[in-house]
Amino acid sequence: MASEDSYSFREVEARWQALWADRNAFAVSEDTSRPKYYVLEMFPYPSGRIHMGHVRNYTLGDVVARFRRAQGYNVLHPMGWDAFGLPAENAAIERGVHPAVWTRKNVADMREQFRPMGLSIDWSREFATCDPEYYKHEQKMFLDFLKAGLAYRKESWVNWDPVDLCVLANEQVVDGKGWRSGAPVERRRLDQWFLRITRYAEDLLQGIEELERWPDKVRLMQTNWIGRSVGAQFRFAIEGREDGIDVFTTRPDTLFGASFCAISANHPLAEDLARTNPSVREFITECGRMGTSEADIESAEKKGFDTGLRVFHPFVEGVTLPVYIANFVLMDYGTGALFGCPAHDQRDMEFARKYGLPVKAVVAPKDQDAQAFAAALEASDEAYTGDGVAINSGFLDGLPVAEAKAAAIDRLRELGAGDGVVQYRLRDWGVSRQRYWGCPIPIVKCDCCGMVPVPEDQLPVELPEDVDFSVHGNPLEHHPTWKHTTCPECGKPALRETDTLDTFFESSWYFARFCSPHASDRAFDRTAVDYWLPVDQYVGGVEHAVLHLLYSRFFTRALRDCGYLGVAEPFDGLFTQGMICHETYEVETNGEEPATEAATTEGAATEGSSKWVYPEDVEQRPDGSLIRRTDGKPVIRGRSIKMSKSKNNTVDPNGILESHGADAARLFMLSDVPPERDMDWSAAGIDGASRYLGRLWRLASHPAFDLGAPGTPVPDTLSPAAEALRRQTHRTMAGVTADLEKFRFNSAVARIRELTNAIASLDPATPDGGVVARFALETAVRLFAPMIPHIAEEVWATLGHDTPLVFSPWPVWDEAYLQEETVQLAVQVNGKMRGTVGVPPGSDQDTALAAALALPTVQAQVGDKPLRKVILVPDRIINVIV
Ligand code: ANZ
Ligand code: ZN
Repeated sequence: MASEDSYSFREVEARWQALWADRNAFAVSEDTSRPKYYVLEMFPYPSGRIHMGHVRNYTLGDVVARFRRAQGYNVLHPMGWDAFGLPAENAAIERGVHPAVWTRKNVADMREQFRPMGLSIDWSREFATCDPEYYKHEQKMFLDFLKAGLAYRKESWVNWDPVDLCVLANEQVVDGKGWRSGAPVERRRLDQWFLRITRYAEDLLQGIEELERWPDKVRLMQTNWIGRSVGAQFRFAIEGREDGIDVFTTRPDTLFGASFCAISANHPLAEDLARTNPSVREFITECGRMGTSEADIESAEKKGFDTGLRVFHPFVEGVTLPVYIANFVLMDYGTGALFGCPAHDQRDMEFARKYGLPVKAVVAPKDQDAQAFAAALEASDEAYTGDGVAINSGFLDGLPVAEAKAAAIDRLRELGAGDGVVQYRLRDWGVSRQRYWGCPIPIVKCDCCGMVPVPEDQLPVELPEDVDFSVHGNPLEHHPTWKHTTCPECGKPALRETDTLDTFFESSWYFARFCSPHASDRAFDRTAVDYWLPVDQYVGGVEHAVLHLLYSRFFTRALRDCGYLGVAEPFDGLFTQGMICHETYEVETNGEEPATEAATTEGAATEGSSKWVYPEDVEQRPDGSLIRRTDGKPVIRGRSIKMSKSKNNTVDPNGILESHGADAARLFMLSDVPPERDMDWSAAGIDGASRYLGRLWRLASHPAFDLGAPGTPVPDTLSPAAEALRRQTHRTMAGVTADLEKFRFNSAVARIRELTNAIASLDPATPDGGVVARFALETAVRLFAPMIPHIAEEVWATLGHDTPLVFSPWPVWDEAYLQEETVQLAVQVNGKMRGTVGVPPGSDQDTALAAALALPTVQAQVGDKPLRKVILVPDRIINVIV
């Protein structure tokens, strides 16, 4: 097949990659004489195989990096590995391979899998977060946070898997059971380490406003996650007791409609009552069987237990309310207690109807008859949560909701019962994990001295290598010697903390470490972080909209306050790319071969009797129907969904890089849809990209024109066809530059393809065609270089250039050529056609008239007669009356 003139991507791509590597093209250092630009893709987890999502992520980042470099920025574009985490431990359990060995092998494999993509990465900065050289700084940070009061220990409720003997994250609890063991999850209190992210709640919230180059959806998600609520906190006095119950409310204006008080099952008062009352104990235990996540609590049936206690209404003399323990009250929000106002809160309404509590309307819409509205509401099952004015509310009557809130708070303050407060939904970040494959927490537990920090000169506290994964629970806990040590303070025998840090800890500062990855005595070289931070463009998946991105914003502030660096925000610009989807394919198995799990899509076979088929095993017959390559069985085509191993609809990137090359893969990724949208991967799409590259190559290798020598100047005046191509070339430069700045990569590709189409369709007989075709083609590959760098270099070199594009500046256009070509205006004198003249489109009367009068044929008619009238039909005709 391969003919002389076909484009040999294998040889070309390898050659240019070797040249970039030999010339160290992407290694950078601080250079204050140039503006810096830091481009970063979210670093990968070393699972062992790259997937198409990686290819898209790193292609997008690479376009930005190469584009900014060409524009003259000093570009930092590093790569590393988010190397701690559970999959390595699972591999150890399932396959007996040590997590460190498994991880190192995967890193090596994935580095090789990325190599053929031709990414412009400074590999000298590579690290893995499981390197002791990395995590020793993390341990120091933890100790600094401890000193600053940003890390602390507290007892908290966790999901405990009684079989795997470990704490589960909320996401690991599926239908109340451990995701792996399937055992019913228990709620337990455990001592855990926390980071005080809540100290920065307000600052993190305010900071969102300045993140102008972040997607709105991510800013909104963070805003909601932080969840600022303005309201009041006040104390109910308990009848017959000395103590009280503090409650938080966002609706102090509804206090006159209160009909009960509810406390969390974990509230100290509930625990107190349980000591003497077995049915309270039983109810609390029942609540404990529910999941701990907000979603679990939200969806569970509302249940309450009447304690028999009553509290005094703060505003109404002699009125008391019953106190319930209720399963929907969270202990770690507000005060863990609330007052219920059924008329104006749906949850409270359901609770009131269930337990026969009063429903009293205290807010009515402005323009409605208050008493009629109240009567209807009190008879209904639906709360009114809208705006309005206070009714049936004593001193608040007639006030709009906002004013009633303020007045109620004023009164609570006067009574000494409470005050206005701001609450955040954001919780402190629990960082303790009962796992082996993570960063050890550098603490020693001493019976005499308590929690003692490991002295800095003893860092890192390294993970032991000889661990046994055959026993359940935390291998560090079971290790025969590792945890036994002496107290750094009193020298007596003591135990190491066996918890390791949440892996989000490592990913909260890696972007800063890339600035000085080899700094050894400190985490960062201050000059380097001051020069490079913040990251100018961060690229990654929207699934990290909250946790990783919020933790990193918190960490950066915490590190700033501990003197590590000088910025508050880590990522100046954020881009979140869409997912890669693919059609799904199934064959019916009729029990003849093992079915794949849950292969039950629309229109396909029922569960257990069909099997997902990989796209590479599907063949299309001439009539359009699909068969399985191996046995000719008919294949049912399903809809396109996110590539996933469970649906066998993945395409192996290395197969594609091997068969079509990096440029084709990159081009298809970039050209199909805007990068923020989901894209459909298809064989037709990648083939189309390859064919285009072949055509681009032939434009240079078999030109239809004599392209002349590099540097041949383009004459000022050109034939109309050549002039049109020149203008299009300048317009393309301006358009592509704007597109690349705004992540409109698909539009940039379309513009350059239009330009190369125009070159291909230029008539070879066009005077000056060769010199303009050279200019256009050179421009096309310079603009293409960030996207399809290998073929761009190859064409550029073929056109006679010695300096590789990677060291060449971005092309500059001439504004003068940006306007549309001229339009032809018909010129009449006294209503008679006298010729045509070219003018810029939309020319006004003065411009058009000047051009018309310059025509000799017009001059002959007009001479120096005075003009009586001029009639212009813009872009069409001008009539001069003399
Ligand atoms: C009385 C009231 C009347 C309320 C009304 C709402 C409507 P956000 O907006 O999320 O901050 N609440 C307070 N503490 C709670 C806890 N620990 N667990 C569950 N719910 C709690 O929600 C604040 C509202 O949620 C508070 O305002 C309180 O109910 C309830 F017509 O107080 B409200
Ligand atoms: Zn001690």
